[in-house]
Amino acid sequence: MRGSSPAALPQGTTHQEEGPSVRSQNRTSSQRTRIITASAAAVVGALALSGCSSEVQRGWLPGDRNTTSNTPIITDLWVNSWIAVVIVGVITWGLMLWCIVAYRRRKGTTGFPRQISYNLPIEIFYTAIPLFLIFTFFYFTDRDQRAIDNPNTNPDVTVSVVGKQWSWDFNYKKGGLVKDDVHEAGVQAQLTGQAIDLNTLPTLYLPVNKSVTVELTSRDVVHSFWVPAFMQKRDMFPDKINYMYFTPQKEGTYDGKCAELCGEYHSEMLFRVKVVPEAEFQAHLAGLDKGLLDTKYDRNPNQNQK
Ligand SMILES: [Cu+2]
Repeated sequence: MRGSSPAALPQGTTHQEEGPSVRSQNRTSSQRTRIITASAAAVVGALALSGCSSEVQRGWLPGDRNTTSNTPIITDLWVNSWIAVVIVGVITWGLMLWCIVAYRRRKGTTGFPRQISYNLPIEIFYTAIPLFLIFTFFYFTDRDQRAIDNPNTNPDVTVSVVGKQWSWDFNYKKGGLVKDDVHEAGVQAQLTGQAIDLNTLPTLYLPVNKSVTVELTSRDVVHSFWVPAFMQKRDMFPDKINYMYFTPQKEGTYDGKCAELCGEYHSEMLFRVKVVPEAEFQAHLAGLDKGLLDTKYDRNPNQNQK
């Protein structure tokens, strides 16, 4: 039968072309068992190792699993995707190794092995499986992205974060827990090779366990708001507002930086986020300058040309 595997041929077939491959089938059954056993042991070993440390369980992501309301979703998507691709990888590498070993050229073999092109079952297999994988990854990515970017229409705190060459302005907008419009105008860090005083960095204060909407925009070029521990990064464009919605769940001080090469001092565009109890948040707001920093400080090169 066209396309049938040599294994389907009766034992002791003496057809000249198929002889060597039939013999190789018989000879390698014990090797095959050994390879399958070794692959299974590798998978079990990897899974057992992954149970050892919380760092491995989080897929080496920064921060903690529960730093914000979004980080558990992001962690699960990341870790489960890796588990899926490692399983696919182990099966694929296992099959490749098995083919290399089981069907290697042996002493006394002459000519080519029987060629089987246009094997429809195999072609359907290697088209359907990758499509299935892609759609599965797409489904979970899309589901989690919708959950993360689901707008919060009634947040406890709304902060407009404005990127500028090369620092940050934080506008705390009146509403929810914020009694009045206040702002902090950040100043660029000065990196000289010496350790910098982190207290001079612009610092975004957020109350713990309160929902936050961050509005992201820029005064000049494209910047990107990135707090690695929050596992989210979003671009900031002039004349456009992007949003982040989350609830910080763990008190602490987190490093942030611009993640879009935005000019000569991009590396000095640093900031911090302090997640604090609500009373400390209110005390910080009370010490800030009144009002919001509006667009009059914008320096959009394209707009200036109009
Ligand atoms: Cu920047």
